[in-house]
Amino acid sequence: MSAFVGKYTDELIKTAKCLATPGKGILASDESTGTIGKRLSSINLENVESNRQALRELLFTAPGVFDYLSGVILFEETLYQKTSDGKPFVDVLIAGGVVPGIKVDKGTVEIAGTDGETTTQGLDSLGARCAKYYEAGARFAKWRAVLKVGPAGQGQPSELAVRQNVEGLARYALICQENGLVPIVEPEILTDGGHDIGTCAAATERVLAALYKSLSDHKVLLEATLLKTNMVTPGSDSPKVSAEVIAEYTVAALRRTVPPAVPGVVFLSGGQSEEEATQNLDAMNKLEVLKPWTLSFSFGRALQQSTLKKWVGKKENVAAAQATFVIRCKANSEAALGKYAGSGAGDAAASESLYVKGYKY
Ligand code: 5MM
Repeated sequence: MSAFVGKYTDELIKTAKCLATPGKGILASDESTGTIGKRLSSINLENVESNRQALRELLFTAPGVFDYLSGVILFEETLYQKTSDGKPFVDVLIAGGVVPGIKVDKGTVEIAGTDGETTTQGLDSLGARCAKYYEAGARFAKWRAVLKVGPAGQGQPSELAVRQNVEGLARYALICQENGLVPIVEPEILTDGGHDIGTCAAATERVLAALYKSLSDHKVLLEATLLKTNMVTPGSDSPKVSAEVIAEYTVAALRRTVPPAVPGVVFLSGGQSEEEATQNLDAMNKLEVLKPWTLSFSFGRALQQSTLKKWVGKKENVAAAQATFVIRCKANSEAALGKYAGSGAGDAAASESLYVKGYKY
């Protein structure tokens, strides 16, 4: 079975390799308008375009941050926004050697007849949207599918939810490749629940195995994709385990399911504190087993939380907030090489849990 070949193939492979550069990671700043509203309200700011623009400008113009980033995921509004002195954000990223990306899914809806399981929307007219985003400078895309581990014995994620979600991810991936965007495929298994780490590992392996079967069936060119997924951890209501245990389970799950043709795996932070997420990533990269892909970060909350708190929407705090953001990106860059020695742990906000029970985006 051969993979998809189209007019963008060489460029796609090059972009994917660039995104998977060792020691660099991806900033997930693609919060949709509703989600960014929650972040802004946590610092008493109104969810208006000027505040959304100001936050994104703070992130993208932080001095030195591009040393640690290979890509930035944008929401559609942000793709077309400019800095306060009139430079398109996309140009700022490209000038810094960072690949602009775009979230193309349209959120989740419940699958009727299931106990709250969901599938992701956005396939209608996706090709036309991808072509438009390519024109605007985007070179990769992201689509998030959400699965959950329910109470013991209830069989979640159900076969139906797994099938629906991996089919959607594969359809999305091929449409992106046809239009010149490297697809990041993101199946996220939520951390909610009282399950142990072995249960999370089993669910993660089942979902990833089904995902790569589906990508193969759809002839998606794996060399021009990245995987974004959850770390394997115990459920949020279970006792915590060490970073080393999380690393062993996570890397084992990936080794069993993710083909070496995939250049990079980037993790979401899923409610972990900034410092926890960094330490877990570092422990994975310290593991001495064969890892044929780069293992890095594509954090949203775990990159931005302490920065937001430093900023609180005030102009006079921008420089300090940017410095905090750069510390976090540098810490994760070191972790992506297995060389993190605690340089990001100084800020108290970095150790605060970001978990919210039943969190809805
Ligand atoms: C940054 O948030 C992303 C978009 O969320 P919504 O469109 O639902 O508002 C989200 O997909 C994010 O990229 C991933 O979940 C990873 O974020 P975390 O915060 O878990 O690292």
